[in-house]
Amino acid sequence: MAVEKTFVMVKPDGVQRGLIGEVLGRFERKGLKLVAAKLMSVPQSLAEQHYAEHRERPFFGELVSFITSSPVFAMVLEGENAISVARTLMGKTNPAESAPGTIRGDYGLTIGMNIVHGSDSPESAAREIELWFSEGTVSYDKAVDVWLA
Ligand code: DAT
Ligand code: MG
Repeated sequence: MAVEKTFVMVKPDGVQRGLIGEVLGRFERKGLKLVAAKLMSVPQSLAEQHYAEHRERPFFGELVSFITSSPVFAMVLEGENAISVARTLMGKTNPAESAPGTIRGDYGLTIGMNIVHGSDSPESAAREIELWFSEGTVSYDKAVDVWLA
């Protein structure tokens, strides 16, 4: 078992639709610990760096303009296998194919507005946490930790 940190973000559609609490609540109830969070407008340069792996894709421009169109709620979550656990709770990239019970499966309709982002690997998590939270994260114990792992 490995304690990991992962970068998760409620995208502009999720913020506009009032789903920050719903999304964060799902991760909290799963047992992941919030160790950093902020509501913020995304500068163009940050958006381009965040989605750098998709730079050559035809939808890159749309991706950047969407993520900069309205504030996002950025966070870092910590826990055993946090990276893959968060991805499982999110569901498949395309909400039309995401299983009911997942965030995208329950709340999303189209791939362009799929509510939530989560790091897809330890390398991505490290890169994205440094990119979005260069100020660092918070380290603290919770009494419930002993009942989770
Ligand atoms: P994920 O967000 O599940 O990690 P990804 O990294 O492959 O998915 O893509 C990043 C985002 O880009 C995704 O959340 C929605 C958008 N996207 C992906 N594939 C797309 C496509 N074929 N057309 C339009 N947008 C797409
Ligand atoms: Mg991705």
